[in-house]
Amino acid sequence: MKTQVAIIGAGPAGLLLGQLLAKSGIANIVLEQRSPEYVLGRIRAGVLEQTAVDLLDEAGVGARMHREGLPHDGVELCFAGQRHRIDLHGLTGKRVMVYGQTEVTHDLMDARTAAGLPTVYEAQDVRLEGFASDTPRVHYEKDGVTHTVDCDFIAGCDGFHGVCRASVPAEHITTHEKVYPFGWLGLLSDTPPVSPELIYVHHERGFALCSQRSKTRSRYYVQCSLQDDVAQWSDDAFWEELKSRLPADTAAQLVTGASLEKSIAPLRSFVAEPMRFGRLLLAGDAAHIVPPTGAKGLNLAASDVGYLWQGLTEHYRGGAGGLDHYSERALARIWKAERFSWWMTSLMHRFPDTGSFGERMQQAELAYLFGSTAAMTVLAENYVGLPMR
Ligand code: FAS
Ligand code: PHB
Repeated sequence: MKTQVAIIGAGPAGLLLGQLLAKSGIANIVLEQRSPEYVLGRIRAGVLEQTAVDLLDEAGVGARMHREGLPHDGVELCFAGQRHRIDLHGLTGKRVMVYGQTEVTHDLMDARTAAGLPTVYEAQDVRLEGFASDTPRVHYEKDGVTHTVDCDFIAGCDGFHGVCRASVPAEHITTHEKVYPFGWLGLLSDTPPVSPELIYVHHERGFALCSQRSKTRSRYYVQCSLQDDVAQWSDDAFWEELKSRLPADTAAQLVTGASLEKSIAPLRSFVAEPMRFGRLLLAGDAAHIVPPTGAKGLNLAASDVGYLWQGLTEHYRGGAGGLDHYSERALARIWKAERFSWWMTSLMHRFPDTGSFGERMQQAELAYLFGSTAAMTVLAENYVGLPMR
């Protein structure tokens, strides 16, 4: 088949790009290695910046998000047993939207199906060809048959472990990486959130996060060892560990229940440069990873897609240079979010080898933060999301 843009990956980046390109009249196909059920079964992000909300509205998929999503004006950081509220809206005039990535993906999948846009799930052995030329192609297997897609561009939206970045010759790409010495054990439960807003917890036993998906569904995390196996964590063990990291009055209000999902995610900071290789363009986790402490992963995927949509639209309208600046524009925002995510992770987690001086540095920074409007404003404007220039 022939199309204009072949999108590899049906995660939020690939599906959002597909909807925006279709809105601009740019033909595209999405090739996804997994089933829709598998994609929707992955429990990931929960907080959307206004930039992501605006792009989902632009793509025509924001209705349920505005009906069911929870706008949050503030977020809490807990340190030395004390909860401190950061007044996001008061300090920046902006808020964040609590609406799970699963729901975002569901809305995008439904919209793509309703529009009858070509999508191939369980596409196996995707292979890229000729993206250094003007006539790139994508090959894939489906039900034992090899298919070929002739296209103008390939959008690599296939995540950290995808085939697209891996297809770039090593001499044409530079990567930057930091792996953190711990993971996040996450639990999803149909229990009411312990607090109306999110609570990020700094504790001597380790980091914890109280998040939510709705007024009846909660998402909690505790920092854990990379040697931990999720099978060794019973629900009761998880709830006891979470309670031990919360202030006593908060722990007393925690409603526990059976886990709907439980998983351990490793934490890393990663950026690949550049993000364009001829007719191949990377977006989302295919190009970068952030530790989830700053709630930036999904939001960066959205802003990459916003820049890529602008560049491709300009290209097809005959404009010069739209795509030439894609990588530079996206990376400028990515590196600022990488810094914020690294800073939040460094501030809030227990690092086994940091020593007493490192612990005192964390305590001093947290004590300064809660006593300084300027410091809280810096955190707030990064958390709500920096503008897309
Ligand atoms: P995705 O990884 O979501 O999607 C890529 C898609 O490409 C997948 O569906 C995959 O199956 C497909 N694919 C891969 N290889 C392919 C191939 N060869 N051929 C065809 N398809 C292929 N972010 C937050 O903000 N907060 C969080 O709490 C959070 N938790 C996370 C937990 C985990 C375990 C992970 C892995 C990520 C988490 N993230 C979190 C980040 C996450 O939300 C990503 O930023 C977001 O999924 C990025 O979306 P995509 O770039 O679309 O990549
Ligand atoms: C989540 O709800 O999954 C979530 C929220 C905020 C984060 C990370 C994860 O920083």
